[in-house]
Amino acid sequence: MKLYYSPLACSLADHIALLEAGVPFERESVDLKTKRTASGADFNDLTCKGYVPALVLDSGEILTENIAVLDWLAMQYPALGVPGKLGRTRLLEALAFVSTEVHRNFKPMWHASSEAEKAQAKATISRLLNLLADGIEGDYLFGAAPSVADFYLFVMLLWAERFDVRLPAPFVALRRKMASRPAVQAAMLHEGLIGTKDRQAPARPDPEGAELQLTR
Ligand SMILES: N[C@@H](CCC(=O)N[C@@H](CS)C(=O)NCC(=O)O)C(=O)O
Repeated sequence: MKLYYSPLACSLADHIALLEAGVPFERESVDLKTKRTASGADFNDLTCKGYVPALVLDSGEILTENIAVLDWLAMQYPALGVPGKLGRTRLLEALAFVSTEVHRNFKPMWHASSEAEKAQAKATISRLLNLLADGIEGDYLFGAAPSVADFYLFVMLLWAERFDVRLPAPFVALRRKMASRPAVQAAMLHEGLIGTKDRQAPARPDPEGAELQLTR
């Protein structure tokens, strides 16, 4: 299995999921502006969609679309899913909300947009996160253990931190709790999002291929 990712992009959710699952996998970063992978390959040859995440299965088949990739991972590694009769449906419901509502509304923040558009986006994201937080069932969305939906949400919460989006209290706590997990730290370290005592985090990555250079 091989994950194509870009630092701090939504593919960080899949990166975390694979490390949480504890399975062997390969990973290669993609420059979203040039569409070149770290080894110099043309990412568009792998997927004409040109965006991450892309997960190449051992069969050679390629999965794209975060909802599908994260759902597939939760099906393979049930500890990353949600138990119960409606578990998978609730998981898909949360993944769809994070993807099609929250993630989508971050677009103006990453791209050259007017201040008014950004302010509007911030207010919308805050409202959406409040809606989601109203249904939280424990430390994580579905109780005491995180699912792939929490991993995707965590990426959105990192973006919220970067853009100063107001968060509901349960999500401030969720972000802190997620950030303390060894798999999350390992993924963030690998993506250069956090440093160690000996290694500084590099300049901030620009996951959406935006023209803006953002400061942490
Ligand atoms: N529909 C895709 C969108 C994924 C997406 O927006 N990926 C961003 C990074 S967070 C990306 O690769 N953007 C570069 C581009 O679209 O050229 C999904 O849900 O997985």
